[in-house]
Amino acid sequence: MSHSDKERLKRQHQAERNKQRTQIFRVSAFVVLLLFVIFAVGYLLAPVFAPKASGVTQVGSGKIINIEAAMDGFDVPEIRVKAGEQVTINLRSLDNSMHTDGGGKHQFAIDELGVNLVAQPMSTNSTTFTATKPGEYTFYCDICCGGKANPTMNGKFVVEA
Ligand SMILES: [Cu+2]
Repeated sequence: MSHSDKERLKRQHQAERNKQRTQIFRVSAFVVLLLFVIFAVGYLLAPVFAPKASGVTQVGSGKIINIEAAMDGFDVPEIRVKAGEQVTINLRSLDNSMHTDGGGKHQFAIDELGVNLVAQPMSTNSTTFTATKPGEYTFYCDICCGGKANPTMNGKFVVEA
């Protein structure tokens, strides 16, 4: 093998290696970009598919309210929505059916808005409505612990104009 042959072989190897490196780089860049897109989309859609455990989440032009009720009351004391927007209440009862007072059921009712939702023991129940009339209302549970009169079993529901 002549000296120039060796040189040529060496250069060929080098070119091959460079090509492989470029390819690896391209694939890695693509994977990184793909991961980024997946995370970005996941981050943006997270409130739609997995709303916060508890609290008020704005989804488009509506609100999703996740609220938990137990013997010591509701975990969200005040809810604010805008008049005309769609409101979804997901009421979760944290109590089991062994409770003598109410059997583990809890309620989310607003008389003025015709809302009356009951969650079964250790379960979630949902309702969707549109709050049209601005005002300050009371939501309450009248099933357990002294019911409506118990200050821990009610909260403020504000419909802003
Ligand atoms: Cu209750």
